Amino acid sequence: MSLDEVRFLLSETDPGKLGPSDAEIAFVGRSNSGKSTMLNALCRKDLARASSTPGRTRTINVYEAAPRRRLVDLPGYGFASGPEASRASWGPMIEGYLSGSTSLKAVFVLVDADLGPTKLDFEMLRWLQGHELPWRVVATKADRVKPSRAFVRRREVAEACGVSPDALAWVSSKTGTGIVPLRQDAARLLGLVSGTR
Ligand SMILES: Nc1nc2c(ncn2[C@@H]2O[C@H](COP(=O)(O)OP(=O)(O)OP(=O)(O)O)[C@@H](O)[C@H]2O)c(=O)[nH]1
Ligand SMILES: [Mg+2]
Repeated sequence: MSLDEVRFLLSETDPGKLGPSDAEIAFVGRSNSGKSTMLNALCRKDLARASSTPGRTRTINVYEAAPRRRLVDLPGYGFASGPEASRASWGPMIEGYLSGSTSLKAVFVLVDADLGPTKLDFEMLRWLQGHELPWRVVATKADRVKPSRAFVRRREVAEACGVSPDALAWVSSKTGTGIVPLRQDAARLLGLVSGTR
């Protein structure tokens, strides 16, 4: 079993209605940071809808790699337009999901490699730590960082997030940089493989 078999399962706004699961990985981060695109890159399929317009993902979207083993794409934070009512409901929806899930194996926090972490990213990291949830920072859009700057930039982003450069995943969904190891990690976290793929 691997991430090649992932399929769409359901979309929900009520975290209480997601049903039982044994293992899941959630994708969080600023709106437009590339969560949906990364899910597609990891699964090698166009499953999640991505868009250059921030605020594309508006519901909790659940994808299943095997029965009760899930990848969860969430709406981004920091998106400053859109209907007031739906914006106001996103925070509680995301927090309700993250604090209510009993099978989270990892929360991938996507941070733009070029821009670095923002205030909202720090808040999210603090919140995850406060809730003792397992998290991992994934630097996205690494293709936007010049190769000559990549080594230093990776160290800077890691330091800003309070992790070691080795612990920081350095990924581009566009060029495929870093996707293979992250896919292996995700499959292992979901209990899909022994780690040889
Ligand atoms: N250059 C580059 N662009 C990327 C990469 N990943 C995503 N993008 C672009 O970034 C934009 C946002 O991508 P999405 O995957 O929709 O971002 P999201 O985090 O799901 O956004 P919301 O659903 O609004 O929270 C799209 O135009 C993508 O094509 C990447 O690795 N490199
Ligand atoms: Mg999205």
